[in-house]
Amino acid sequence: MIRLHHVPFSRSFRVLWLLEELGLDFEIQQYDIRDGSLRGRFQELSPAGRVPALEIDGMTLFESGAIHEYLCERHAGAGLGRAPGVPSRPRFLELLHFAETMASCIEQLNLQRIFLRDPAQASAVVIKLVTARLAGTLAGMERMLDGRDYLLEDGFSAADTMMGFNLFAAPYYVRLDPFPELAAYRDRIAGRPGYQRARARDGAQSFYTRDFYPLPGTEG
Ligand SMILES: N[C@@H](CCC(=O)N[C@@H](CS)C(=O)NCC(=O)O)C(=O)O
Repeated sequence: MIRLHHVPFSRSFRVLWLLEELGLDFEIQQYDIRDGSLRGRFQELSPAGRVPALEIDGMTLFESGAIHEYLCERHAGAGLGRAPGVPSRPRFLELLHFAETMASCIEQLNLQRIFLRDPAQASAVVIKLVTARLAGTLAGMERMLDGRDYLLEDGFSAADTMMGFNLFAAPYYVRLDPFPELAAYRDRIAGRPGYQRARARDGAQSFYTRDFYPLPGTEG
């Protein structure tokens, strides 16, 4: 039995998508990020009370990047990881971790713009700074694509399920118009049957109430 502990439209989507790309049978236990259900007993599965957590092979794993490496090794024949010795391995590892450099910017913006109980406590300076830093990571990803269909030159991989999810959350804060490679890449990954199966099981996100959050002082 494989069970994914999941919040719709959160980083646990990366694992949901990878499980679908691997064609595995699994259950989903869904949580609401705001109702306290990620605290208390759940922290026996994930110490900081974060998703994803994955029950598999008699244990529970947390951290989406670690889960990606484990699943890729467990299903090496599917070719979604890059084993030691494969030329694209260094770039594969880099991307698994770069995904969190980008996601940490999205997370800070979510905290400032969505989750603060009192929106007046948000800092315009922090929002502007972190939005610029998020744009910087997107510009870096745009350069890395460099005309390729997927992030690695040797084809689709779990680096795409790690990084790709970010491209569905980042546009709430940074428009993708200046990044044509990213926009085309996002459409390409969204067209994959594995992505579509994952999206069908994801559940509705409940935190973004607008399509785009402009910088403070530029709304109007
Ligand atoms: N580095 C972790 C981050 C996990 C994480 O922060 N997940 C968020 C959802 S995107 C979460 O569970 N947040 C709940 C909270 O902060 O209370 C990973 O990649 O798995």
